[in-house]
This record gives sequence, structure tokens and C-alpha cells, in this order.
Amino acid sequence: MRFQRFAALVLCVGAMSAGMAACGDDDDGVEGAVNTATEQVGSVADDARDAIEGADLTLDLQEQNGSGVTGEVTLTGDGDQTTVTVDLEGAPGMHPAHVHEGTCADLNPAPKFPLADASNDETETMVPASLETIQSAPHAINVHESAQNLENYVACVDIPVSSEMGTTTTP
Ligand SMILES: [Cu+2]
Repeated sequence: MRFQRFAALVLCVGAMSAGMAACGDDDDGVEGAVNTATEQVGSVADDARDAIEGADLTLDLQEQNGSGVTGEVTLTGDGDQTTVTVDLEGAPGMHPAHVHEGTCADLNPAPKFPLADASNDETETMVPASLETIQSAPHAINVHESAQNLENYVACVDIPVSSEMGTTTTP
């Protein structure tokens, strides 16, 4: 920007010394319009990128097996990766959490992606798969009672599957 103004000044001086018409105020007007247009294009590009990558997906964890544990899960697509945050309520201590294939009602017990141990404090994990990939087939996020008692699930939520049309349905 500073360089552009400097360059314009040099051009103006050059034009005047060559006996040509002096540069008018219009230059700033055109420059300003170009800058505004450039910013607007950038803003549209940002919006388009957000739309392609998908907005945050926020889901409510459902209590399982009378645990009293609920909470919130947020998935944010970031290219080939997805950031998963888990924030439990009513769950003192640390609880193993994973992305599994399947649904809460019909879960593949082998974890697909491990997440940071969940707790009453929000935890964040980067998963090596795009949100689009995760949503291309049924997946669920579940929370286990403890490392010692993995088979007892305390909370779970289904991740909605996207159809090929790009709409989202809850299984
Ligand atoms: Cu699990």
C-alpha cells in the first residue's frame, strides 16, 4: 500500500516533468475502489471456503447406562483433518473417548480414532480425516467410564451422515 502510493507519486512527478497532465485526485478514488473490491472478493472467498469446509457441527452427548454424564461435542473440518472438542458435564475424572464406526445403538467396539481423555474441562483432538469423510458413513463418538472399565459406556452421540446431495440427516 505504502509502496503503491509512493510509486503513484513517482509516476505523477515523472508525468509532470515530461509536460504531461498532472495526476488528479481520481487516482486515489480508483485505487480506493480497487482496494475495496479486492477486500470484497477476499471476503466472498472466505465465505465460500467456510461453506465448502462446513461450519462447526455441534452435537449433544446423550447419557448412557444411567451415568448422569452429558456434554457437548463439536467437529470442525480443517482440510484433511477434523478438530473434535469434547466438553462433558457431570463427569468428574478422566474418561476415554473415541470416534467409532457405527451408531450409538450399533457400535463397532474397536475405536476408529482415539480422542483425548474427556472430562468436565473441554478437550480438543485433531483427527486425521476430513469432516466430509467422517460424515460419509455412520460414526459415533462415545465416552467410556474409565480405562479400567472401558466396556461401560457413559455417553454417546451419533455423527450425522451427509447424503451425496450435501444435506445432513440424523440416522
Ligand atoms: Cu470408545
